[in-house]
Amino acid sequence: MKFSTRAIHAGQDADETTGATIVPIYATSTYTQDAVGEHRGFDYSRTVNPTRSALETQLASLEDARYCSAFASGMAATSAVLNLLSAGDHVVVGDDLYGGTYRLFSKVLSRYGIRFTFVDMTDAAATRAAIEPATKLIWAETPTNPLLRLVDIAALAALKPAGCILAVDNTFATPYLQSPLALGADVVVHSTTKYIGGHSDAVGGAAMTSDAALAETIRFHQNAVGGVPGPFDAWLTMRGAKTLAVRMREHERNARLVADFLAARDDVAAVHYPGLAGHPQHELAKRQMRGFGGMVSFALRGDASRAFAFAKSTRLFSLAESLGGVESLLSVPARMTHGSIPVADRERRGITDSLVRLSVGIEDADDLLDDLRAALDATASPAGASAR
Ligand code: P1T
Repeated sequence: MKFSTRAIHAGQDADETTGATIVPIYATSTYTQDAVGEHRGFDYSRTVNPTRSALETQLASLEDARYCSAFASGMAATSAVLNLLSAGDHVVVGDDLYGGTYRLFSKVLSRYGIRFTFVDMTDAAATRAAIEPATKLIWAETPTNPLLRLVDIAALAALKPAGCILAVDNTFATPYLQSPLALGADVVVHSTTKYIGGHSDAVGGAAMTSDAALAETIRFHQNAVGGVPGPFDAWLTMRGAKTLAVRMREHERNARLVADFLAARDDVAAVHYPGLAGHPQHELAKRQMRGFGGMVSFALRGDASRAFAFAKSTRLFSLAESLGGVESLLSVPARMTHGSIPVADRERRGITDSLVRLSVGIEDADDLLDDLRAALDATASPAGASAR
């Protein structure tokens, strides 16, 4: 079955007890057992819950993975993958990534004796040089948050030493546009809070793999650590994911128009969107992805005050963290999602106070362009560094 069909049917057969066409929200923490140790496969909802199982089947199907474990957030999913490691292990990780992932790695897990080397993963030689005998995990986010750089997944898989796991955070691309497992990744992680859920109404995460041993260990930690989603959030995420394909087509259509519009403005210094011919990895994007997605970031000319004034001047784009919902959002990553990255590191990577990130929603494109145009014009400096 094709992607859109699986989104609506995988894991979503009619309910066995009632025939309910839509998977019910099994709001139960426990299950009555027939006799001591005798039950119908369900014993306690941290371990297993039918609504969550349905979501896991749906997401595994979309990612073309054999196994999926759902979590209470993207960070809980990331954390579960890192639970595969032990003290003394080393991780090579891309240096442009979600600030919360950076925080988890550098401020939490580093205290547990796991070492991290942050490297520019667009540079194959630097990435290869960062790998040590103790490297047990390569962690890549692609496209990256917030600079929309690409990491070559197949190339990473090729340089991965034996016994090392390649994990890809596929949140920005979604399984509709990118299949890391097919490109050689061992594990895929998602913040389902974003495009998969798609409506900014539930926080969640997922870790997927086709490797039975890895899946079993991740599931062991899912239960042992307990960062699981409740049945209502699992249900909301599943409902959102049914329309992933339709939404991604619209997100991308609008994002291309927004990127072209911004690229034509004199007051925009740089536009980061993998679909632009001038993007440094446009060719890789065409090869590795089935589309370019709905995220666009750009650097405004002028000082930070211009960017901050712009950020509060839009009417449709809400100034908010997060991304991937049907509604358009705008953020200034340096002061919001990426605030936990030290200033010097941020600025070296190009995450300045003038960098604005857009999650382009699926509203009418004309309205979105009007909104951006009005906010840019309203905040143009009197010196005239504004629109053509
Ligand atoms: O917020 P949570 O569901 O825990 O997901 C964390 C996460 C993981 N990976 C990527 C690529 C992400 O972008 C995120 C969360 N990002 C934001 C909240 C943001 O605004 O960028």
